[in-house]
Amino acid sequence: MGLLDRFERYPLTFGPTHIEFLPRLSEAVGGKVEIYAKREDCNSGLALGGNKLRKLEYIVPDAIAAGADTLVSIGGVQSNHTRMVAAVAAKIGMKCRLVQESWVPHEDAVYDRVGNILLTRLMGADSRIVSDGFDIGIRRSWEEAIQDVKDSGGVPYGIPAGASVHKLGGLGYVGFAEEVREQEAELGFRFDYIVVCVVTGSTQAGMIVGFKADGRADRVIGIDASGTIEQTRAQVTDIARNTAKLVGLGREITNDDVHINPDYAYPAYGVPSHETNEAIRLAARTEAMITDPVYEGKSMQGMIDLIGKGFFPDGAKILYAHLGGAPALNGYSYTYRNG
Ligand code: 5PA
Repeated sequence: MGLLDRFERYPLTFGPTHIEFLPRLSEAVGGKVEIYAKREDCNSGLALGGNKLRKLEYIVPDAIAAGADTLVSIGGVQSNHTRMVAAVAAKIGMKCRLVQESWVPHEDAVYDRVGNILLTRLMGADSRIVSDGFDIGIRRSWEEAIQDVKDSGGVPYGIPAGASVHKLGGLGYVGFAEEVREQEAELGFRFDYIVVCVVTGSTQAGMIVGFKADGRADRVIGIDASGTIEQTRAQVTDIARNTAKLVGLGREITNDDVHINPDYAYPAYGVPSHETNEAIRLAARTEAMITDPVYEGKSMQGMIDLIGKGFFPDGAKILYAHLGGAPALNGYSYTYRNG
């Protein structure tokens, strides 16, 4: 019996994601641990895929049941999440209204024309840029967009930032943990740690619930990329507790279950440090694994730095959850003009 059996799921992904051993990266960081990646970035044919689809698979049935005709969501200008909501709306034949906030103090000539926002526009979403800054919480501009759709006779279905503060938002990554357990049975070993980037929280929160079931919740190492660690930690904890109740886990999520490292989000959300860029280059040059300056580059940097500091015991098997996000690289063309 799986924890998610009684929840309806609308398939948007190809199925279980591939787990890949990364021998050259493992060697390049000292050869004392084994790094594997679970390729959530290659999970679907919908607009380049990524972590949001696992979450949306459990949200779409609710939107359809509600009789909605428009999905309404929010993110930054280069949001992967809003790209995925636009993709899902196109795929299921709904309209899509998006608020794209100015989350990132980053300047690049084509930032608001390429990558995620280009794909979002291509899929027909009504995407509107506003000047509000970064915040992972419930936003007035999003509530206004929902009202807008109602006022013009539509039936909106609101999906908050990252599909996180939504009653069903944590379910998808409970499924990730169950899938890892099945893959471990085939591989013949268990992972000692799971490394995951965290911002709006439901990815790590779902993993915490899923891995709590086999006593590994605190082995999920969240690497913060929000730069607003207290708000992120509180949001992860809340979502994990609500999701645990929703799936009937039968165990309380404690503060010790929520491990988030704040050390790699500098200098700001969406702005890569020199060390982030070096981590992005290393993964690209050893494994052709492409990570981005906003999310996965920071969790890659965190994992590499923690390995260097001896945080993981020798011989540890580390599973890096690659959550997607590569399209945003196009918005940083100047940063990477020489590689
Ligand atoms: C995002 C989020 P959570 O928001 O579930 O914590 O996931 C963090 C994360 N990796 C990690 C990638 C590639 C992501 O896109 N992206 C947000 C977006 O608007 O794209 C929700 C912030």
